[in-house]
Amino acid sequence: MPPTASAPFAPGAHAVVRAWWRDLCRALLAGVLIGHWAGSEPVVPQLARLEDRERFRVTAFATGLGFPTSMATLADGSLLVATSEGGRDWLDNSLFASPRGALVRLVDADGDGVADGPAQTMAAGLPGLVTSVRRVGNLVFALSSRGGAEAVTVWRTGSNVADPFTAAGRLAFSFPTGFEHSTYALAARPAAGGGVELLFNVGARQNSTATPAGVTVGLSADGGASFAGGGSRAVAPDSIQRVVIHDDGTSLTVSAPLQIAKGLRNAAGMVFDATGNLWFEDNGIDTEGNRGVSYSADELNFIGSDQLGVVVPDFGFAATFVRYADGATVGPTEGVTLPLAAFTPLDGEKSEGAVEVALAPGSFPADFAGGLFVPFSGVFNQGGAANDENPLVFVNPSTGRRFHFIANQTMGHPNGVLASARGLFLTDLNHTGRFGDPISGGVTQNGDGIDADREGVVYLITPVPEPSTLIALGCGVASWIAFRRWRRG
Ligand SMILES: [Ca+2]
Ligand SMILES: [Ca+2]
Ligand SMILES: [Ca+2]
Repeated sequence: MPPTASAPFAPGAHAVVRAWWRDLCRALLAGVLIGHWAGSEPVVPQLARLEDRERFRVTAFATGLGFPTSMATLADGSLLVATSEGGRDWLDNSLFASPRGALVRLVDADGDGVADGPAQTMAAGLPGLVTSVRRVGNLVFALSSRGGAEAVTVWRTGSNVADPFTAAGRLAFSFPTGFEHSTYALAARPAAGGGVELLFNVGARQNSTATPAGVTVGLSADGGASFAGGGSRAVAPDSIQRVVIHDDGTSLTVSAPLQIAKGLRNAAGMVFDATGNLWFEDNGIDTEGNRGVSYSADELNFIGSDQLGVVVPDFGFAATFVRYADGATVGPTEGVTLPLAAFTPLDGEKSEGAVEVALAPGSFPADFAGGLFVPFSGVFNQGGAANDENPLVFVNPSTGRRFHFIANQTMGHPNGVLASARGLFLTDLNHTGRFGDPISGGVTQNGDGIDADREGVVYLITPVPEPSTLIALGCGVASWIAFRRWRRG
């Protein structure tokens, strides 16, 4: 089975998906048991560097989830996770055919790094795989990426944080046929003039060529949402777009889309920092004729808050890129905004298929300040030793420092990443690496007995107090006691 270099939802690779389904069908028909996959329980990933193993604790915050992708925190600090609802049919149970998505809530009230109980469903029946979820105030935005049903569904949270969400409206995309990359990423923040600023990416039609001018993607609003002035809109591909959404409590009014960036193949991960700067990725070009091999590197890009919506920077796709093999910048650079970092191999260790991106949590040690974490999905349908492209990468763009925080060949498909007050949350779509399991007569035929849509994991990475901190604290307490005794004479 061919691997693919790009993120699992992004890459085109319809041919790859077809080949994968064909293989699954063959396995079904032959009644083949595939027994070489990892065990049924995830192994909590070890951090790559010895120093980090002492400075951090990694816990399996939640297991048994259906392809968990993106995350957000709710008002009480509990975790909202986008998952697949899956099903007993083998197609329903696979990543790409996943017919319905669900937003679920996980609570860790006792603070031991493990969710206290099973996930609570907050919203269900969202179309297909939800690849991005964001919350601003009482509005939750979920981006569904299933082909032909791409949409942002908008939800209102209840007066109690545990109340199920209520549907508030929808922004539906209509991509012309033949688009390899649709829309996968959201970023959201309060808008300066009230309401919510919502950014989404619009992918490129093809792998290695810019989408021709004049090709547009339709955008309509319904279900309680409407564009100011009515009607629908069209947006340019190869871009990031912005709308501002106002909620009067019963209906949503959506501004006309504004283009934020151009020259992007597939900006599959986006995040605002605390000062409103936008950090985002672009997924690199696959080698034509050998789509499993990266041709250009995945990128980390940046637009400063003062430039956002003021200019439309060109990030270079398709003519200008950083070559994956050797890090060389290829193509004209005049008028092109080059990436802050390009994820070329480090000492031969690969990273391919950048998914989400998060700023390092403020609670992390000082040497992580100003840096970002980027998970890589890696080899198609493979996990563990067979996936040598799937690290969690740390990069500090101001120093150029970059290393694999969790090595490749450790997890299945690292996907979502979220900085929170609790630490860094990280999802793994399926800890065995499978995007689907052959199921026959309701029985999983892959040897581990667990459906692929119940093998997803959320990990939590928290800093532990350094021994020196504890010693200093102990010395401080001892000094205070001695001082009190001295004062009392
Ligand atoms: Ca707990
Ligand atoms: Ca670029
Ligand atoms: Ca399985």
